[in-house]
Amino acid sequence: MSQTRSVYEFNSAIVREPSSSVVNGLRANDRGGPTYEGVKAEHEAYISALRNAGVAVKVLPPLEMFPDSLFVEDPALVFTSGAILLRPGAPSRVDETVELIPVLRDMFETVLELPAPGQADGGDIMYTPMGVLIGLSARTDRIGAEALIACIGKLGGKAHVAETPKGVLHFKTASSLLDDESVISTAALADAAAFNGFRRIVVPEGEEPAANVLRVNDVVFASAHYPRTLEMLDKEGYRVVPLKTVEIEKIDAGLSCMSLRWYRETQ
Ligand code: CIR
Repeated sequence: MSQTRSVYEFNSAIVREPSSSVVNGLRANDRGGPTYEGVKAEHEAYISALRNAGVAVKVLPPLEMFPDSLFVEDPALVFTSGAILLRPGAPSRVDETVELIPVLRDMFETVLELPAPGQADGGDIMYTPMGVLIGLSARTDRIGAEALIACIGKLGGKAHVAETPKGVLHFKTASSLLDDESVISTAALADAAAFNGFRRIVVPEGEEPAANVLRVNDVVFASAHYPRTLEMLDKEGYRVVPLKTVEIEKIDAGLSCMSLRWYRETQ
C-alpha cells in the first residue's frame, strides 16, 4: 500500500447504476421508499461530482436482482495494490460480490477474497493515514474483521478493529475522514478510541446523517440538506460539494456508499 499519497487521493472509481428495484432497497425503518427517478438523479449528480474532482469513473450496468447494488462500496474493498471481495452481512446482498468478480479481475492484478465464514461490508471500513479502521456492526462480524485484517496485510497495509454505535448501520454512517488529521462524526462516536490522535468535528444534533461525507482529492462531498454541518465545514476551510441525498437516505445510504475509489498507478 502506497504511503506516499493521502488516503483520499483518488483517480479511479467504480459505480453501479441504480435499478428500478432500488425502491425495494433494505432499510431499518420504513419512512416510505425512494423513487427510482429520485435515486437516479442523485446518482447522476454524484458521478458528475466525482468526474469534476478528477476521478475516472467506470459505470457498471444496473442489476434488477439486487435492489441495493448501486451501493457498490459494500461488496468490495479496493486499494492501489489490489482488491478484496468481501462477504456482505445482509443475505440479499451476498451475491453482489459475484457480479463484481470479472470487473475487479479486469482492473486489478491482485484480487483477494474474504474467507468464509466471516462477514464484512465496505461501509464499515474507513481508510485513514494511521491504517484502515474496521467497524464491527450488524453487517461486519469479528471473524470477518480478523480475516480482513489478514487480507489487508497481504496487500501491504495494516488495519484495526473499531466499534460501530448500536442502531447505526455502518461505521461510516456515523463518521468520515476529512483530512489527514481530522474526522467528522456523530456525538455517539465523538469519544471513540479509534479516533485518538485525530481532531474531531461533531455534527450538530438532528443532523446525524451528515456525518457521512466523502473526501475526494481536494473537495469534500457532503449532503446538501444539513445546513449547520455545511456551514461548519465551510468555516473550517473545506471545499464542500453539496450533493442531494434525500432519496438514498430513505434506504439508509449516504455519499460514501455509491463508489469504490482508489488511486491507480497506471491509467
Ligand atoms: C443496505 O442496507 O445495505 C442499503 N440499503 C444501504 C447501504 C449503505 N451502504 C453504506 O453505507 N456503505
